[in-house]
Amino acid sequence: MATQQINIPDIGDFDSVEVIEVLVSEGDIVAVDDSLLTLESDKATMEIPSPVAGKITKIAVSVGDDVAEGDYVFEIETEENSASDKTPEVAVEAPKEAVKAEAAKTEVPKVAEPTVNQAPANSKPVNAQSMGATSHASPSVRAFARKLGVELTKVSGTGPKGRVQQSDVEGLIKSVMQGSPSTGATGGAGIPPIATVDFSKFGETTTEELGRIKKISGKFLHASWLNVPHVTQFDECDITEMDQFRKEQKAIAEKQGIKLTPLVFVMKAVVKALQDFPSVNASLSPDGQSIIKKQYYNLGIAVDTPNGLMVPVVKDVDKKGIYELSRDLMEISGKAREGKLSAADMSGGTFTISSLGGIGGTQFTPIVNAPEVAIMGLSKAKMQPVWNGSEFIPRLIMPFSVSYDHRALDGAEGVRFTTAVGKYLSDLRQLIL
Ligand code: CAO
Repeated sequence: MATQQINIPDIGDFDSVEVIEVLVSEGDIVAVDDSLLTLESDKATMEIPSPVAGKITKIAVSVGDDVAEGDYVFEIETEENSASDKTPEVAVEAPKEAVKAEAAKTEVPKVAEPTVNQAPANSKPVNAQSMGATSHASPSVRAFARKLGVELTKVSGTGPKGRVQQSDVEGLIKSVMQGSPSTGATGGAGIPPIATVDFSKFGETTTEELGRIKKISGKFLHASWLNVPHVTQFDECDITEMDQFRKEQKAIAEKQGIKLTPLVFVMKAVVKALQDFPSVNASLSPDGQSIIKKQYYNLGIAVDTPNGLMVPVVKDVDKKGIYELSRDLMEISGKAREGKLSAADMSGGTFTISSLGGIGGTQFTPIVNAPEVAIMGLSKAKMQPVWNGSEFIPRLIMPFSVSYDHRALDGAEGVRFTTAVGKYLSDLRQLIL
C-alpha cells in the first residue's frame, strides 16, 4: 500500500477557484477518472477527476474553499505498485497548510495521463450510486441541475455507467410538475427514489403502457397515500339474518330485473352510521383547520372495469330503498364498465365503499378517496362457528375494514363507526328505528 497525494491539476487561466462540491467521502473507493471535486469560477464549472485508483484516506478541502493549481486536496491509498512515479507520498496526517506548502514545491500529477487504472485488489470500483451522495454528471449538467435546484442524487442517470444527462434532469422536473413520479417507483418532493432496474438483464420482459383510467386513478391514489395519514380499522359482523332476508327477497327482485347483493344492505347500514357519526361523512378544509360535515349521503362505489378502477357515486342513499339502490348500483356499474360515466356520475361523493366481497380475500386496507375522510373495504362473508355462550353455532360472518384520515377522526371514533355499521348489519331492524 502507498499513500498518494492528490493536488489540483492545471485548471487553465484561473488563479483561484471555488470548490462547490466534494464528491467523495473518506473511505470511498475510487477508480481512475472518477470525479473527486467540482470547482466553479465565474466562467466555468469543472470536475477534478482522480488520477489513480484507490481509497480516499484524507480530504483536505471543503465546499467553499478557494483552490489553485498545485493545492493539496486529497490523499488516496493505492496499491504499492500502482502509485504514479510522479506523485510524491506525503504523511497521512500532514496538516493542510504544511502539505500545501510541500505540494507547491512538487510536481503536479498530470490528470490526463494516469499511470494507474486498477482499483486495489480487495476493493470494488465505485459507480455513481455507490459513492454515497455523489452522481456522475458533466459540469454543464451539474450547473443546469444546480440552477434549477435539482439534487443530482435524486436523478436516475440514463447515460453510460448511470451518468446523469440533461434530459434526466428535465425528466425529473417534468414529472414533479405533473405531480407524478418519474418512474413507477420513484417519487418527487423529497421522497427517496427507488432504483431504476434494467429487468431485461434477468429475463425476457414486455412493456405495456398503463391504460388512461389507471394513469388517472393512480395519480389520485398516490396523492391520497402521500397526503392522508391513514389508519385502517378491521372489523367483522354477523350478517346471517341479513343474508337470509336478502335471499328471501332475491327471487322477487329478479322478477323486476334487479340483482340483490349484500352491498346495497351495507350501503344502508353505512348511511345510518354516517348519520350517527357526522365527522365520517365529511372533508377537511383545504387549510386543514376545519371539518366540513355534509348533510347529504352520496356513496362512491369502487367498480372494477376492463379499463381500470372507477368510482361512480350513488346519490341520496338515505332517501332510497333497497330496490331503488340496487337499480342505481346496476346502472352506474354498467355505465362504468361500458366507459359511459359522465363527470356528474362521478362527483359529489361523501364516503366510498370498495367491495371485493364478490371476489374473495379476508381483509384489505383501502386508500381513502380524498378529499373524503374515510372509505370502507368489504371482504367475502364466510360461514364460521360462533360461540353463543353454550355452543358453537354456524353464522355468516363478513369481514370489513374502514381506512380513515387520522387528522379528521380519532381511533375511538373510527372503531365506534365500524361497530355501528356492524350493529346495523347484524340486525337490519335497527335501520328503521
Ligand atoms: N360476501 C360474500 N358474497 C358476496 C359479497 C360479500 N361481501 N359481496 C358480494 N357477494 C356475492 C354476491 O351476492 C354475488 O353472488 P350471487 O350472484 O350468488 O348473489 C357475487 O358475490 C358477485 O357480486 P357482484 O360483485 O357482482 O356484486 P356486488 O353488488 O357485490 O358488487 C361492484 C358490485 C360493482 C362493486 C362489483 O362488481 C365490483 O366491481 N367490485 C370490485 C370493486 C373493486 O375493484 N374494488 C377495489 C378497489 S381498490 O380499493
